[in-house]
Amino acid sequence: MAIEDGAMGPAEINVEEGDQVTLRLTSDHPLEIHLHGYNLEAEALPGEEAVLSFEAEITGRFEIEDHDTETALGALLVQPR
Ligand SMILES: [Cu+2]
Repeated sequence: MAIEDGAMGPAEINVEEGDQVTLRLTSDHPLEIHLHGYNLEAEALPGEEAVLSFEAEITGRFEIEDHDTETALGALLVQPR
């Protein structure tokens, strides 16, 4: 996933319950990323990947937020199996 000008591509990530998920994010500016629901945080720096690795054990739709500006970049969708 890439973050440019405050937008994430792709904006939504779909996984299934029980999946082992690794999100790799790059950003054009320093960024504190927060995945809600799972309450995971990572710091993305330009030229450096931020990695969030977890098992998708909670179903639902969770916002991925830029904690510096408090804006939602996108969402993670975990579908029940
Ligand atoms: Cu947050």
